Amino acid sequence: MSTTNVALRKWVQDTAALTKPDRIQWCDGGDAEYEALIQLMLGRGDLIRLNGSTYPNCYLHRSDPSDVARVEHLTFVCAPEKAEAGPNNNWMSPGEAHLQMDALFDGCMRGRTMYVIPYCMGPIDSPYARCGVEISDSPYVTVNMKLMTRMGAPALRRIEREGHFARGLHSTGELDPDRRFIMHFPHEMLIQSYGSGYGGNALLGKKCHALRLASWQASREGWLAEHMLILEIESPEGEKHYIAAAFPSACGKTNLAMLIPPESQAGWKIRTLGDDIAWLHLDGDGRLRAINPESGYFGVVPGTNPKTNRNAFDMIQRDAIFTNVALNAANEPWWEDKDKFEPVIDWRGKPWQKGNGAAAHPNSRFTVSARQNPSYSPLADDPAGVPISAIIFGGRRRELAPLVYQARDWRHGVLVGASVASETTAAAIGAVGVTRRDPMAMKPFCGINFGDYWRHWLSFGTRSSKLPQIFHVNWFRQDKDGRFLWPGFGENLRVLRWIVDRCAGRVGARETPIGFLPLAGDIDLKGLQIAPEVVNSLLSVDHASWQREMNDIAGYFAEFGAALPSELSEERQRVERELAR
Ligand code: GTP
Ligand code: SPV
Ligand code: MN
Repeated sequence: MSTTNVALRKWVQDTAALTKPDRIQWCDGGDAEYEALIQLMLGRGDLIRLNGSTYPNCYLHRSDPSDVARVEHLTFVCAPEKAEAGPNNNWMSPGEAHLQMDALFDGCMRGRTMYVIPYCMGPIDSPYARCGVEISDSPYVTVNMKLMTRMGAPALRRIEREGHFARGLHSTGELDPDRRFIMHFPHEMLIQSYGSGYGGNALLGKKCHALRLASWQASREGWLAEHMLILEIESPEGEKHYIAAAFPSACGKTNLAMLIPPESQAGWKIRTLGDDIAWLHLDGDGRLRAINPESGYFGVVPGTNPKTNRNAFDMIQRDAIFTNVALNAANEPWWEDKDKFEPVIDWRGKPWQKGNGAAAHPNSRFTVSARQNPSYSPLADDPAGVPISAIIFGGRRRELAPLVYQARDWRHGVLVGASVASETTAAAIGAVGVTRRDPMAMKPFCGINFGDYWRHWLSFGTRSSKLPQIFHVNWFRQDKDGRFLWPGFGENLRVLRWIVDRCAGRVGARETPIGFLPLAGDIDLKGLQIAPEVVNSLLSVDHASWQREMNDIAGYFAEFGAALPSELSEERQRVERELAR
């Protein structure tokens, strides 16, 4: 197999001349190809076959212990001007970055196979979809791309028809943390990733293409590329709404997207369109429509059980790849909060005993096709996407942020999104539990200066009068002893219902300086064991604390200097004035 696209043929030739692989394999995305790669990895010990009767066609991959999460400090945006990348990104000049990367890639595929992986982000016949080609020396990357994207021959045909594609070059190199870089060249629609085989560092269609390069493209072309789930909520009467929600990494997107209504909420249905990324475009009627560029999930494993997320639990019982989980005595995958059984081998492959700490890595992940999700919505394949009624921002904050509030209007909503803060998680290398600003949950993924990105978000306010309502939620408030105040998971449906009622104009609200909060009784709490004073504190706005918060946001915004849109600082000042009243 090769291609009629001259640019692609030349890029593959040039890349092979640089990296010097033993052979080149063009991937067609077929099942036989997948099966052959699995066999190859089983033979090499890169995969371990899991219990074939309880977990058919499931495999465990152990990544290098130094290579278990995204590396934000080694991720760069290499635009010609530093100001284009902004204070929110590491920057290197394209010239310098190319020199460094060419030296790393020189001869790095000797003895290896170079896989050419054409893929399409989005339904293959969607005008909103975009294609890319990843060149990688990792069979693990290749099989993951098959599960997570529309990979292979149909994508290549679209590339040949359209003539353009994003380029992503990846090599696992030596897995040496000192020779590891994830470089983005937005002006060339090019990604170069060296020295990691893990998730967001190596599956280049996901965060590198569909968020960092796409956010750059989207800001030029008038659309949005966001770190958002997409779900459908249907009422017992059959009223349907589509909601997009942005929470930082490991803060609940997969779980919310697959929510199972609790028994007390009979008749409600949630269907999943996406769990991590949304591309949003205004349609001819001025409605914001969303597609999920992915077709599979790379989800957090720990904490997944029939009570928290039965859909996810069920969908990973077959045809799934597990990365960095533990094993039990029956050669089944095991992770914290899975079941009462005990692990015997930890994620590193070492014997596990009580007192050894976590057996599965806290950022261990499953890879699975979205079609295995019991709550999968076939609208995920609709080329036109779905019209969004509400956008939800959220973070992991033990204090301050209420369970839910609604922005007054689009401009205030952009402030709410730009002000998101959240505790860091194991999804990235570095300290866990440190509260940091993570605007729109895009801190690690925005390929442009946040100042320009916020200006772009604000511009939608003048382009349409049918924009979604904007909300903020926080499932993670804790008491003094570190216990969660809100039960979360399926019970979050109660909050989604209030959001939908607000979108439909069915319920009033209490106006506060930070936005609209639910009136007593408007969030259905029937069947929930929760004390009234807990509900009160979840839905209260402490003015003094919020004044400190607004002050902190002012300090954060100041980092962006002249790039900060004046509307955003005016909006922040308005909230500050109202808090002081
Ligand atoms: P990425 O894939 O990293 O972008 O993460 P995500 O946003 O999809 O996060 P995910 O849904 O996988 O959740 C990560 C962690 O948050 C898991 O340990 C969950 O158990 C926990 N979590 C999710 N929803 C809730 C909730 O409503 N309440 C509480 N307390 N924990 C939750
Ligand atoms: C995240 O960290 O937000 C993820 C996992 O979704 S990764 O693909 O590694 O970026
Ligand atoms: Mn994510």
